[in-house]
Amino acid sequence: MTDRFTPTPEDKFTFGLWTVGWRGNDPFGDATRPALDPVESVERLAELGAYGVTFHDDDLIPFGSSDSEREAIVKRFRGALDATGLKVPMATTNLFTHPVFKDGGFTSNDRDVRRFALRKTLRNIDLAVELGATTYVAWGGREGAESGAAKDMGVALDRMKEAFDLLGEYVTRQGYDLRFAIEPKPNEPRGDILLPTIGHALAFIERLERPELVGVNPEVGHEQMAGLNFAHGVAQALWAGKLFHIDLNGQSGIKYDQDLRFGAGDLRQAFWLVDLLETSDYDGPRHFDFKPVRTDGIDGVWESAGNCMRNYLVLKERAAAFRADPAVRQALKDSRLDELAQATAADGLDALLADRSAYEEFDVPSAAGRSMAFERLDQLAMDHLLGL
Ligand code: XLS
Ligand code: MN
Ligand code: MN
Repeated sequence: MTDRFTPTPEDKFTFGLWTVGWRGNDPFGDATRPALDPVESVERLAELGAYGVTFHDDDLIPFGSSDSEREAIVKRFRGALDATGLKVPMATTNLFTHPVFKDGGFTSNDRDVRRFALRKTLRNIDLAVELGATTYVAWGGREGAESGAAKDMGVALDRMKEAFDLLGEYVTRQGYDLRFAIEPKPNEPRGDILLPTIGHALAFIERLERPELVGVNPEVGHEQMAGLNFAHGVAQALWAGKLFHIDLNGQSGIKYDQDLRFGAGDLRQAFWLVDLLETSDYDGPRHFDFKPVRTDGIDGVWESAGNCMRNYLVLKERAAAFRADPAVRQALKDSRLDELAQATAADGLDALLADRSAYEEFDVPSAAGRSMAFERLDQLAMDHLLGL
């Protein structure tokens, strides 16, 4: 079916090889689907209208492959990219699957594991750049702890900083056009993970040697697992100039990382997110990091990949209609959004202190009595979201 919600590469939709390639294995059950050849994923995603693919080193090149195996795999993969025109705007490192990373990569208590993790990352950075990536994601799923004394958090943050400073030094020395995007997550697989939210990551980045090289890659479900408002977190990342990449998916409340297809789970948060992204200056990939439900066969895999993109485009149309609606424009005025955009004291502190109308003569009861008229505004959003 081709309609106005059919994606094209201009929409910049990208998928991780590990998303469509997820075989359905979870902590309680084995895989329900056969392994997918990355080349097939590239071909199918291109047919569906995606812009690009992303990967962890081990998604493409199985851990422990020899140099010649690696070379052959990369050659074949590059052939598929050339044939389809699919891009690789981002890549990342798997520092969580192999048992060697059971206590983390960059912050494992074992120094030799930390050195191995850095070398594994640097090696994949070379490949990422070769394939054209300009963003390198770092999700530290094993960087954390289940118990108090097992990890000295301040010292672990020192080691985390050391890792990002070394990575920044490397790409600068190599002259690579590559920036890093830290992906926060509160828990799973570790009991508690370091840099658990967008806010923690933003504060951490400012302590680095080259903060300009590092931003965030927030994921819908990860912030919602912490009970946070995702669109608000993304808004703060944008405000800080740090939204380098984004992982789109769906989540229903505070529970395990559901990785539902985009649009499933909290639909209203998805609407506000698309509204925010589409009215911002973010022009990076719309990257889906979801898991096709394990109940389905390969048919469900490609269907859900298509549905991620479709749902985004539907919400994009709905959000644009909301913003263009004259009734919404009026409601925004009635709710005084234009007033929020004015500086509070553009004339400075002295003028504020001298202004009797600001305090001594301020009519508090009358100000307290003004309706903000948010209900009308929100129902208009609801009507647009529901397509009324
Ligand atoms: C896991 C993360 C992971 C990162 C990439 O929860 O979402 O898939 O996006 O390592
Ligand atoms: Mn997730
Ligand atoms: Mn992710």
